[in-house]
Amino acid sequence: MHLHLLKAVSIFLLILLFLSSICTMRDSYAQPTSFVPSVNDNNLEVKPVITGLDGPTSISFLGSNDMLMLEKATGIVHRIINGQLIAEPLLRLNVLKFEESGMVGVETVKNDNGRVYVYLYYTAAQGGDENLTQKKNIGNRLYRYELIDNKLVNPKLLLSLPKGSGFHNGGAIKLGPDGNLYIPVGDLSPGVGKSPNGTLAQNNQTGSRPNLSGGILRMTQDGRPVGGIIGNSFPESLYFAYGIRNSFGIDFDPITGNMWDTENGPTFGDEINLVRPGFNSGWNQVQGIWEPDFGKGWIRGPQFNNSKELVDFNGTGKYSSPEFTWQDTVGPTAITFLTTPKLGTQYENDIFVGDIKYGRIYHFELNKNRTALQLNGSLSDRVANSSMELTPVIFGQGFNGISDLEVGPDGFLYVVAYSYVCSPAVGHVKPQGAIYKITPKTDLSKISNDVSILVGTDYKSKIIGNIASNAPLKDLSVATKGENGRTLLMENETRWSAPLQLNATYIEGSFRMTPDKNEKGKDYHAGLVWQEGNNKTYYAFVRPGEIVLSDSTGQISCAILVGANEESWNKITVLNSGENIHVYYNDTLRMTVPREFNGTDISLVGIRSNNTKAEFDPIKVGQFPQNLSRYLLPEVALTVNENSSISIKTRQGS
Ligand SMILES: [Ca+2]
Ligand SMILES: [Ca+2]
Ligand SMILES: [Ca+2]
Ligand SMILES: [Ca+2]
Repeated sequence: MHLHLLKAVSIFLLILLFLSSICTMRDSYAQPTSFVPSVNDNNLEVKPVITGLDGPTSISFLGSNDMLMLEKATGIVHRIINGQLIAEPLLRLNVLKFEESGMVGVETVKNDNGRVYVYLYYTAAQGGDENLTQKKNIGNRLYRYELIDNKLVNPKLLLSLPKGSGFHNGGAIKLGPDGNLYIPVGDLSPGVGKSPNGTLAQNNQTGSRPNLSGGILRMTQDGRPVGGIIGNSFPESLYFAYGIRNSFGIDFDPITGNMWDTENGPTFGDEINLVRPGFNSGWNQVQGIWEPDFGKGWIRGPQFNNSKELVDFNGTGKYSSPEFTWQDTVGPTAITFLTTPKLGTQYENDIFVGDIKYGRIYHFELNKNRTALQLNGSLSDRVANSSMELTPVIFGQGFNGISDLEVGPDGFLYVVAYSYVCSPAVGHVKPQGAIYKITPKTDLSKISNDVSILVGTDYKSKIIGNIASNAPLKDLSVATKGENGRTLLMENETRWSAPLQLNATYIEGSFRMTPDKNEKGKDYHAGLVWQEGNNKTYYAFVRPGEIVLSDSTGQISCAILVGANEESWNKITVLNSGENIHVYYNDTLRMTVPREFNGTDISLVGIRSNNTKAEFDPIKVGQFPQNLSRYLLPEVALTVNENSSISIKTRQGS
């Protein structure tokens, strides 16, 4: 009971740490970071597929631009086609909403006979769970459904797990190259077995028989055992691997067929493992490369060096230490092999891993025979002992909690960001999950003041002009009261461009904010303002750490910018797509808000700088410092010609 309590406390502390990391990013892995999704490769960019989702945990592709998506707490299976939810959810189930529970895993299998099977793994709640309590928890279930006419029908129960604690459910189902299903299941701790001792599958020599927890299970597509590895009778017959504390991801090497997984440690020792048949990951005798010190509260004990303590199921189970260990936890979730060269041949068939805590994507090369990761320098010991050591393997960041990664049928990498929290201190808490895709960058056309390009069939290839080289690079003083020294500095890449749509105009400005000498620490902001033909005025403000979108009556949306500071270069972009307003920050989508459609061109763009608090009094056109708006965005004329080309003229250039 004592240990049970310690476990509960440590979980609570972990949750606190996770929540606080959302807001402050202060801990042992803290690095300059933000919730602006980005990748560390100048040839690639991150594009939103869909935003505003309610806790997306998992996706599975049905086809090109066509995927299923699970929402953790609503119990809903959505279908997303071309970046839009179809109107009717495919299914809604009674799920336990508590902590890690809910809709957690989905896999889609297209059968030879044309059937589409959808496998769902979730924590069931008897009669629904409105109060986020444990009482309704009846355990995890794996069902196979059939997809017919946008409905999930003919449910067939394949797995029924004992009731757990609401944590460590697993569920990241994957279809293996052998046509069988593989399902990681955590130890369900501390609700099952004599915590922390657990069953034989938790490496407790005196424990009870396994109960489907703490392993990676293997079954045929209709739920039958494939052939026992650690035992031939149920439930041992389903175990492909065991000794697993908590896993949110598995995938298969497209070249060798080997399985790899990610595992979460308690307060230390997150792992990436090569998972061979009968693999024993060692929990709860070892996590990472260390013994847990249960007496002191699940903290890191001495280095593990006695595999005799482990359960080996008569020699059929084999322990191996992780191929990679994070000493301090990041909460690794999805793992995927990038099976295509679409992001560049250097990434083809490499491993990508997401994490929930920092929203990072890690990239790992494999060694020549693909049995280990290719790690150099301070990582050659296969352990990230500090945040600095992680730098070479960080591929992307700013995704605000990654719950899933998938390679789409188009060969690009899709990233599911679980949630989004904006300025909780001032009450703008907005859970907002999103799906992004990582693609090669859109080609910029040649730099010119007059650009004319044919309209392609894909009107979303939107960059058609760039006046970077001709825009004067100048520091502009902003008229403010007194000797305050505030300046707005133009970035030499300031440019404007337009998507190939008549009614959409894309504006982009860059500036750097420097604080008032006299008013340091006071709230101030600078941003873009634009007005449309119906005199509706919108404002996008960047303040230190935050971007805010408002119309003339009030705030519409906000986004936090962790890591942004007064001295940093800030750039905001506004895309008026006709139906939505998208606000970008450093080239990346931050917000989408609905708007009433009004297909007129931009009539004014300018910079506004003000030291008012968070209030957005409308400004009239004439109140803008004319020199600023002229420099930032010269007057633009867009003309769609009869031959489907678009001509762009700027006053500056003509
Ligand atoms: Ca998935
Ligand atoms: Ca392990
Ligand atoms: Ca590579
Ligand atoms: Ca190291």
